[in-house]
Amino acid sequence: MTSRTDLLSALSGIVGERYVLTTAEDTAPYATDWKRSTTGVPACVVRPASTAQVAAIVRLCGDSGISIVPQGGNTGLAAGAIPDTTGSQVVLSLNRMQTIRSLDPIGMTVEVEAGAILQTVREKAASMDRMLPIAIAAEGSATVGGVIATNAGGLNVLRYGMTRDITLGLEVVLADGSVSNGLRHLRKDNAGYDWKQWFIGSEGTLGIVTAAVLRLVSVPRYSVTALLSVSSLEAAISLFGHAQQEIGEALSAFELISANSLDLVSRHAHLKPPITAGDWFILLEGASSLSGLRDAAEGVLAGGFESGWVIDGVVAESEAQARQLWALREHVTEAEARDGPSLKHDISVSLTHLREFLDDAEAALVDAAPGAGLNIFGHLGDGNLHYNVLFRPDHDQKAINRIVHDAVIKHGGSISAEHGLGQYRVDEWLRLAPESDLRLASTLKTALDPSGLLNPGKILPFSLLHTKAIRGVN
Ligand code: 2HG
Ligand code: ZN
Repeated sequence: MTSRTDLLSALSGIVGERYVLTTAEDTAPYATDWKRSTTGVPACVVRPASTAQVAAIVRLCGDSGISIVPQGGNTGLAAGAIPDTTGSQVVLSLNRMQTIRSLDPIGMTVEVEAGAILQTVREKAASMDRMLPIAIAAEGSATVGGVIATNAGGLNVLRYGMTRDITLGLEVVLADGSVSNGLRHLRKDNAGYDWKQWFIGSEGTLGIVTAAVLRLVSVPRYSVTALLSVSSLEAAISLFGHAQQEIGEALSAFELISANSLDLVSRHAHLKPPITAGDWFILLEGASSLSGLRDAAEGVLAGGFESGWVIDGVVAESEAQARQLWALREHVTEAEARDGPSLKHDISVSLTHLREFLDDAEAALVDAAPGAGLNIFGHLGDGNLHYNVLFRPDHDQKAINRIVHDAVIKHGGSISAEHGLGQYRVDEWLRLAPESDLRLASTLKTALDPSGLLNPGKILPFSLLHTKAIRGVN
């Protein structure tokens, strides 16, 4: 095993001494997640400037048996890019690799390095009258590589799909230090396995994404935003069906916000909804190159009133008012963090079973964690809720996670809809995933990272791979 001094000097030889961070002060921003709930101790942080440097680092670490934790903008909510506390893992930050290599407005693609900030790429696309359809609240810090590694979702999945659906090609550094170049700018490509999909959402455990080709769309010329309060979750779900009918494929967001969530936003961000409250609010958005959206949104409102689903509602009169309505939704995460500790559950359940899931989870939580608060909001149109529990110090956090996730699985859902497993959900995934899922994951991990040096402890803890510990999987 290489000494720390040898490691640091070899890394400096690859990237230059100033791009190997070693002091606690310099490495601190890379060692803690956004919520500051998980802090690791990296051996060092290395900041390569090119794919060739990433490959050289991976080869060096591979030869020395040192594990690597790849990191993008460090905006993840599951601690997937945070090292463990052993002081032995190298954090490999992609944040110097920010080049937008090409933007093709005719082929509607952008080729970009992994460390590029999402917002910068979106702005570049907008300057050429094109849109990169990945919309997440953290776009000002999140990187393209991080978004791909977590298969991020966000606010417009309803219309454009997950990051997986928007990624056309990848360049990946594999665990042996070789580079797989799949930077193809094609909509259709059935020549062999679609291997890029193995890496999207793999949280850096199978390879390190260094560049990507993403799909662009035309910028919608018209948009409409409306906020509605509804009488029940059933009313919200019925309203969704109605909105799909009225607004059709132009429906780009259908977000659910609980009255509790808006109470947090009002207390911590001093923003209030301009309409009478119900138990739930819906923020909907339509976007299209064709006109007539406003009439369609007013039709949704009128139909909602007629059916008794809607208590009150407003259709934004201006771009500024639309932004104010969106601000209510966008401040929920921050307001929750200011309020105190919370346990995040990023779940998805079919809309058909969502009511039963909520009833089961709440009934069990009342018994197990009396007095816990709930902050429920999310992407109702995708069946994806952020079911966040504001627990008290005397509550058993593990028991809370089990209750929520057991209810999710009972109703056929997923315990990670869009945030990934990270460190937070590995145990729960190992507990709940079908054995065949674990077997396939194990096969892939063993084939692509046989020494288990890429982001160990995330998704599939390598120490468990060759044991019977994962319920009999070899
Ligand atoms: C969102 O939808 C993000 O705003 C964050 O996915 C969710 O804070 C959360 O739990
Ligand atoms: Zn979300």
